Amino acid sequence: MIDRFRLVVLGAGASVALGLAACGNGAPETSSSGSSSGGNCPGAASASGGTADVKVNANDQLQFSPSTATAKVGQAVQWSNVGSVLHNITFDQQCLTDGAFQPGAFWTVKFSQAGSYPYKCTIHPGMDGKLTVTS
Ligand SMILES: [Cu+2]
Repeated sequence: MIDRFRLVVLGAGASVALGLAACGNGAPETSSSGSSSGGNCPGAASASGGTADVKVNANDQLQFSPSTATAKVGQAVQWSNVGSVLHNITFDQQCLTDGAFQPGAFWTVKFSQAGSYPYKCTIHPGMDGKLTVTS
């Protein structure tokens, strides 16, 4: 009686584990092939300093300053972390995202496509900004 019960439990556990493994193997491949936004990135980011045409600070008041900025296509937009707190700069476009914006760091993006690009720091709710790029 006890042995039969244990077999049933083991069988159920094994099939659940197999099901999870199948999902885990399949999902990443589907999502990576589905999100082909990398080929259509509206700009190019680099961690280097360089000359900035438009500057935005990320500060210890947990704000981007200015919160709205405007640049032209081809201009260098530079974010500076002027405080002592770690931030990130998260765009909808993953290709334009800096996941760990360290204190003292610079991060520069040159946009090749006009548009409106909202972004945020996901570490600090309400810390968001918008960049408008004109041609
Ligand atoms: Cu932040």
